[in-house]
Amino acid sequence: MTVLRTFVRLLALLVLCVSAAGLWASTPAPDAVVICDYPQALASFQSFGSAIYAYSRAGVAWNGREYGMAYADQANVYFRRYYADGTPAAAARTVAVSGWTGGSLCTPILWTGTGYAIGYSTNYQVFLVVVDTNGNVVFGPTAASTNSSTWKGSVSLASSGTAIAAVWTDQRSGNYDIYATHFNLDATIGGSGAYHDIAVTTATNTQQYASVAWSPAGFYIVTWEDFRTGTKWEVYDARLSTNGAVMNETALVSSTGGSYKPRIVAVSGTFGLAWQDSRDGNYEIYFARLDSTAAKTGSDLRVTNNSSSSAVPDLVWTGGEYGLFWADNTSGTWEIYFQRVSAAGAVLGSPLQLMAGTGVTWPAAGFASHGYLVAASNQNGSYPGFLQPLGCYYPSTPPCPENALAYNISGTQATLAWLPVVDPYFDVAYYQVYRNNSLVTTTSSNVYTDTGLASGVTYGYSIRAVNANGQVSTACSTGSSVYVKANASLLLRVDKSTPDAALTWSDAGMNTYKVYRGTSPQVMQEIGATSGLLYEDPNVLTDAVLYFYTVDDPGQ
Ligand SMILES: [Ca+2]
Ligand SMILES: [Ca+2]
Repeated sequence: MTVLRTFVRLLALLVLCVSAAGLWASTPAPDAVVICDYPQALASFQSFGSAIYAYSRAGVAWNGREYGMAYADQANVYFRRYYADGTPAAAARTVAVSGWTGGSLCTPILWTGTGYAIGYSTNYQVFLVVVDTNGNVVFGPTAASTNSSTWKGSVSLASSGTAIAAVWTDQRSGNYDIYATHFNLDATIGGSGAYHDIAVTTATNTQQYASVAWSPAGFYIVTWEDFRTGTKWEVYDARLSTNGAVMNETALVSSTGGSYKPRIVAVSGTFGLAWQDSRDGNYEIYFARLDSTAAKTGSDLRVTNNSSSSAVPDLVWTGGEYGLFWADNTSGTWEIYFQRVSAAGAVLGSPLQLMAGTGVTWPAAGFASHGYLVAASNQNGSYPGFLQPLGCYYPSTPPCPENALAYNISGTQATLAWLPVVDPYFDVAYYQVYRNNSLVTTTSSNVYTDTGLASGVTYGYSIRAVNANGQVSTACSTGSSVYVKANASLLLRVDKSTPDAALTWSDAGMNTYKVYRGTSPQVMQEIGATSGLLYEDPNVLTDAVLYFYTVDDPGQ
């Protein structure tokens, strides 16, 4: 069946702007995700970058259909897109020139709903830059501080949804302290430029490695490692209000040993905290839950129990449980380990070793809907970092893409769209678009414009989904396929001068034209058929809905 389709939008009723970007941006966020009992690496680890500074930490964030990763080498700060299976979706993009051969100690990244906010440092300054889904810089970079004369680094970011807090280590007092700046989502400084260089703590001796999370109660929690006692390291925290006030500075973890490198995550108004602790005679990973006031609930959970160093944790909340990552040199070289921790704060299953034999540390993980992507830097510096996807294994293939259709067809191009696939076991990594059985592209979007077509030629397209485990949807019905006859002559027009929409089109030499109407290109219903070149849709303009129309010929 050859299907010729074209669409128009009733511009007079442009109250709901359905665009290609809006189709996937409206995908609901995952909720209450508990991954399987035995997650595993879904693919071999692979390298990224070429000269990752030793002991720097990358950033990984999921935007609803793919990961965005930020990392720094000894020249630049980069952004790169990765599919859920860990394969790159595009080449790395340089988003900032650090200008410092030491590189940025860490490059946290978060998805704001419309773009990625990336934090980085350049020895004497901290910056925030916002890029779009392709890594094009759209806002910033904006300096976080008016002080550019003393060392700054180790940036952490958290977002309230309408603003972003950046916290960092700062040496302006002569020893290390924690400072913060509030940014708006466009990377301008909050409070009309006033909310910068907020001293979170200026206690004596060193405070460093801050980690920040947002509470929906209306404040940020900042944690850090602290040597104010001069005898042992403790984990401290303080609240940071949205107008720059600092409150409730307290010792959160004070063990018989030292407590280091805290990472805090927000959990529906409460928090999870992971850190590195030497109370057991060597470095072990610990975990604790915090209540809505950031007070610890229950006793500290010892996660690791080995004689080697277990260090530099990263903590992720999936919506249903915690994912805890850390570096461990139990094999004699540094490798990354993963441990599930329940919402109630109990260890689930056994730790999983990742990136065996690589000599990597400082893990940074992002969670999608069913799995993680974890990145780690090389312990030696001037070498690549490594990354690996992590998830569950089930012997299943993803569902087929449905409602495939084409629109905006001209003599040389056509736009294809299909409903996003929801795989119950894996994140969808990407879709394969085939033209006449030849792969023309892979994309994580559910819209693709194919160009270079020849007028008057019929093309057969089929769409396949590939999940994070590399499994491809097979044996799909015709809902995953569409035929396009590149033909500029079928031009659909709408007369909206009356409450009726009068559709007319040019003669494509067909016996029957079926008329479809819907509220999106993906959801259309046949509303009539005619052998002529006119169809009236009565009273459709009386409601405030944006309609899409298509006309096709089922007989070709
Ligand atoms: Ca200090
Ligand atoms: Ca240990």
